[in-house]
Amino acid sequence: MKAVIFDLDGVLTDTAKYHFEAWKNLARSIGIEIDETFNQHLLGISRMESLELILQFGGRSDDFSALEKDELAARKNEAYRGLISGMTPADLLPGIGQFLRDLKEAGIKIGLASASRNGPFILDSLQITSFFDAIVDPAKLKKGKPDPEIFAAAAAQLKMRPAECAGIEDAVAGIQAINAAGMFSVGIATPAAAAADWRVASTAELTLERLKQHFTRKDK
Ligand code: B16
Ligand code: MG
Repeated sequence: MKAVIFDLDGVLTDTAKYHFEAWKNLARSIGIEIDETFNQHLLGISRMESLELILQFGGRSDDFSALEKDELAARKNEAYRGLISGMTPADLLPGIGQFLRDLKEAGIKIGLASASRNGPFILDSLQITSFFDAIVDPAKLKKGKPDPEIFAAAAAQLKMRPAECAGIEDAVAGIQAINAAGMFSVGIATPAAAAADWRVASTAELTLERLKQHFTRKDK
């Protein structure tokens, strides 16, 4: 194992609750009610795809022009930015700080494969930007998770082969993306983690020692 590629929301920090709150309020403003169960479908999915899923769920897919959809997505993002504006290193999920330090010390490369366009801002707020050797820009990708493109791009930026990498995810779409990329997949919390090669109940269980014990190459 030469590199570890992280998802952001739900792995490094719990921004999923803020995404949910912002989407719930936006959806309500156009007469659509979403709940926690529906929100599971939005994890790891891009902003625009999330909006499309919400409109579909509320039976309003054809009610808005492209411009209006852009405005709705921008409104959600503005609310979300407000909710994450006060984030600090204290918002790192349990064990993540130590895990990043151990990876760095062991010379293992670290990448970010987040669908979030707010990723760099959040890494800065958490004061962990300097740990990352590669940060994929999701705006440059053709396909979102579950397509493997984002994880393949992270491996390419790190100059690693997929089989040399482990990917860590909390979302179903993300774990499918890691598996399809030919990397060793680590899944956090159930039920999303069911398809992962190694499952942990919480980030507190993520240590370099344990990951090295479980890691297996998935050469084709
Ligand atoms: P933004 P991840 C994803 O991040 C979130 O899980 C998903 O809920 C969100 O819609 C997406 O980022 C886009 O985020 O609106 O900030 O660009 O889990 O891939 O780190
Ligand atoms: Mg996630």
